[in-house]
Amino acid sequence: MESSMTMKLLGTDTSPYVRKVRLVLLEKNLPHDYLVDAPRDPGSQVARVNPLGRIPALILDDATCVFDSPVIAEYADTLNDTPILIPRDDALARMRVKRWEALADGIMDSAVVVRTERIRAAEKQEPGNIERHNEAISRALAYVAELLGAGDFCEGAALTLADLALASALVYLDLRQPERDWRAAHPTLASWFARMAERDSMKVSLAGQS
Ligand SMILES: N[C@@H](CCC(=O)N[C@@H](CS)C(=O)NCC(=O)O)C(=O)O
Repeated sequence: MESSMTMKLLGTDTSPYVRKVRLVLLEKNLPHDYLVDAPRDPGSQVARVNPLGRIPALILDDATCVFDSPVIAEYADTLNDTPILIPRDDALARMRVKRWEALADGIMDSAVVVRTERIRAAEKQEPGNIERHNEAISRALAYVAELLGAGDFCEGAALTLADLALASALVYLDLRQPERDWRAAHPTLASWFARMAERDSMKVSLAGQS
């Protein structure tokens, strides 16, 4: 089924959840307008369309707002078959791709917590919270590196949502935790990421990021 809709995606260039969804739309060549809208900016329309006040928010032609990022990714994937990013017929393969997404989203969640702590005044930061979440990120990175091995793609022999989600998480780690040398710890993950970074979708999604 081809879609003729022009959807509107609200987001920012730094949000890893937004990047994941942008990569899905770009890889599937789905027509959409990407509108930079930071929820905390005065004048943001995010809270008007998504009661949670979060990005990404995808607005359809009939004004339906789709959130959050796994729901957007899954919906967008049904709009055409070029390519299919979430396996449809093989229940186990589908679960594995969604599990990769959960791992990537979990890395994003923990990195956002660490970032939120670190921008608080020093006396208000909770070092234990930062440590817990940084450890979760380290464990998750070791886990995905082991799972990926020397493979070209996270799941199966072609690109899936798993690759797009993981790449988005790693871009965010590079942005917020440049001191974390995950490439040295996980060289095969680094090689995979370098190949992902060559994709047009990644180049477009990175273009606006300072
Ligand atoms: N689980 C959500 C997380 C979305 C999220 O937390 N987005 C952040 C930006 S990275 C946000 O909009 N935060 C609200 C704010 O900045 O006020 C998803 O996957 O879409």
